Amino acid sequence: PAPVRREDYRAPDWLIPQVELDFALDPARTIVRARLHVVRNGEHDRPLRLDGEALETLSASLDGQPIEVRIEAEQLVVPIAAASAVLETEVAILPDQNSQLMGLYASGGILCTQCESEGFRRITWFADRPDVLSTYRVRLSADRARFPILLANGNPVERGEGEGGTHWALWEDPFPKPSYLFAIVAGDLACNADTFTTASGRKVDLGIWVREPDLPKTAHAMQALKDSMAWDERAYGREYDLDRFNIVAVSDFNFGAMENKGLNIFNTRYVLADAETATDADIDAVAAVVAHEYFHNWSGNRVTCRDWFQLSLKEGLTVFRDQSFSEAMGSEAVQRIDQVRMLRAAQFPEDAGPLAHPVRPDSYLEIANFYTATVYNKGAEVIRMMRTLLGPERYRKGTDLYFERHDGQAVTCEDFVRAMEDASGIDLGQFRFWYSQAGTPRVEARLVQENGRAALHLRQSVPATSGQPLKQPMVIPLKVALIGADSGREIAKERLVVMREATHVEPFADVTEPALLSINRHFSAPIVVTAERKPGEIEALAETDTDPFARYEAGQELMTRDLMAAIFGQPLRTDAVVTAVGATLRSQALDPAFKADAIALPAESLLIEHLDAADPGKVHDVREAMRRAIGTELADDLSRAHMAASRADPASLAGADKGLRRLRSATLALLAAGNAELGRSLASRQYDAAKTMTERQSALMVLATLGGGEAEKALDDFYRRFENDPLVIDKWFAVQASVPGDATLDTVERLMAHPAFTLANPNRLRAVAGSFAGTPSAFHRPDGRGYDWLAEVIVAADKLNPQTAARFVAPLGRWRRIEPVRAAMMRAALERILREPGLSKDVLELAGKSLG
Ligand code: BAL
Ligand code: ZN
Repeated sequence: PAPVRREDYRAPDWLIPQVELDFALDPARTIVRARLHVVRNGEHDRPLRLDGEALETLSASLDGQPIEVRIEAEQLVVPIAAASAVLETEVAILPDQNSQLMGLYASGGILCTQCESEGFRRITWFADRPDVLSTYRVRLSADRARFPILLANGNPVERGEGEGGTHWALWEDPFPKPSYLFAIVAGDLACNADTFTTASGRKVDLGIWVREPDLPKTAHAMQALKDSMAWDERAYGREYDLDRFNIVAVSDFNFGAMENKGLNIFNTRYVLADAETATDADIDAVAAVVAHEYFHNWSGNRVTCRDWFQLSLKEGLTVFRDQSFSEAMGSEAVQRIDQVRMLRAAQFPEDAGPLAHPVRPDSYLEIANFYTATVYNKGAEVIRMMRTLLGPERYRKGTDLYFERHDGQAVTCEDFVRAMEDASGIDLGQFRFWYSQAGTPRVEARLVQENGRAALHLRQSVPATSGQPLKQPMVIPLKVALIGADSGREIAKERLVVMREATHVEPFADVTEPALLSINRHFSAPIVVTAERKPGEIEALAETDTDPFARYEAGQELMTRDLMAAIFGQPLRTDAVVTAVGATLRSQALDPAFKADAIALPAESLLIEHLDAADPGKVHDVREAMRRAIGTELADDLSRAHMAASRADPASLAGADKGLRRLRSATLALLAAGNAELGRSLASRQYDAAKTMTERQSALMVLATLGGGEAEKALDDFYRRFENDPLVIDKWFAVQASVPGDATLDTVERLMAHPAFTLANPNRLRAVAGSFAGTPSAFHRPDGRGYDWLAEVIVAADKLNPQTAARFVAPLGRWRRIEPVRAAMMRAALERILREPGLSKDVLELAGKSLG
């Protein structure tokens, strides 16, 4: 297949301002009648071309006259002489057989849709591209007993009874939208109903629709929705615009959730949560995803993307908005640490590997492959940097102008940047390289101090990436402060250093005390900084840095330094790390959530990213040795913190209680690393007494890692206790598939044969394959069987659901960082995938590029 290229964009030949759809819903065979009001766009004589996939076309007519159905390359071609016309089509689709979960499909007896990016063409013939905006009037009819609830975008207009036990509902969405935001739902659903009054006094009906028994688990999502609506009014001046906002939760879903206009459809994972069945992290994720989808109503729906290369226009901005919301609702520093950890775990490897692409990609084979950490998370960092460069007031003026100028339009990343420039008067010319250049910039930093002054010498480089051998210098906003080595105070207050050239020297006057360099505070730029450090400097920063994020970073840098030295063959030094972790644990000033983050070692996957020929087994052993040293030497401090953290009120989701639980999990894991017997007994007790899933799951993970009778007992208990709760059973699978070590592959093969396992459900597949491939010491078995297993899973899953299958290719593509023997086996696994006949475009593109 030929790639789609950004530079080939052409405005649509035909617009479709108005759409009427009629669905005769039946899971076995649904009939869709469409009436499209089409209007020629500009002067040309080209025919109307509509996209369609897996449609059985029953009839077509133009202005009431039947026409011949001419299909070329999955497009319906309709020559039209007039400037406008009404095209009617009738198609049949088969929801029950739709395992791709794109278009209209069935999930646990509910009929629902997923259209982003190109799913609408699996429902009816349409110009399935985001720059064709239409108002929709949608009639749904279905068997009343099986599908008592019928929902669509917008506002309900009318409903009634039909023949033979059917009923119908008519919905209208007054806001023009692209087809990817279309949604319908039919099912036997119960509603958590509430209301929200907007700043201008309009009352909005809110509904969260789930299966009846799940209703009690929707309270967090509802609260998050109301908090998000209020926050978007305060922070961005954005009000909700329809009379009703519905969320529906389904069990089978490729994404986390989808922002369809007025009818968000969610993976149950991001709606259903209570303390007994969801961890604090799960509950926070529910709030973040509810906020994210709600925020899309403006950043995505009211102002949408011109083409899919502009995906970060809505996703980067909306991730930044949901991150800011989470920062406002919880601890800013801890949120930022989580964001950066996620960026480093998912985006940095992407940017450093064969799948590297700019935030605004230049070409694709399958757009579904570009819902990436680069487009989402690096895209959010790009927005955050603009806010840093402009300052909060000018940034807000910029977003106000953007929303006002482009309301109702399909626009580009360039339009967003221009609105920021026009509102602020600040030139962002060079800044645009953040959209076009792939690869994580690197900055080397050296502080030179003499005669009461200091100078910070900076040098930047952007690594070559596929198709981009040479790079221009970037605009890099670095927040910098100098901390007095003796006083521990900021001897040069935090300032913003904006690097624009390949090198930069930043002077500091009146620096008399020996200074410690605190750089990239708050992670002001998504880059890798390597600072030249004097002996003892990083240890001192880990204790004294005045920015909590930078303090955390110093701790991680210290741990990484000593781990890497041992990975390269020196004896493992643990004294500095043990001292720093001990000081953190004993600190009266630090809050428990921060402590939990600060005492955790960098992930094995991150350490592997620092290497050119990693032996993942060695990385694991060295890291375990460091954890063992911490667990042994700080047993008393850890035990005290573990015990003290049991004070957390199980019924409370206040930051303080969540922080205590986080620390309880982190200290338990380290205690177990130091002493397996102690770990078993503490974890068993914690498991048995657990009142929350946070405590229960962390205890189960420790037990499963240690193995033995206690682990089996707890795993059995966990399964029986939650047998009827699929989201918790996902945890049962994930915990077992994440146990470090060679033996996990056998466990995973057993799990695949378990009656509760299915390749068809993305959450279940992710729980097993995603967890296993994300556990380096399990995945990278020396015999390469982990790779073979993953390749087989990808091939099997691809036959059902290409989009989800393709998500598991990336771990095999990381072979460049791995030692040659394993790397060859990883490549062989990719080659085997590519030899498979009938491979989807999704897997073909990623497996092909991964070998490249
Ligand atoms: N638009 C796809 C799901 C999301 O990012 O919200
Ligand atoms: Zn999104």
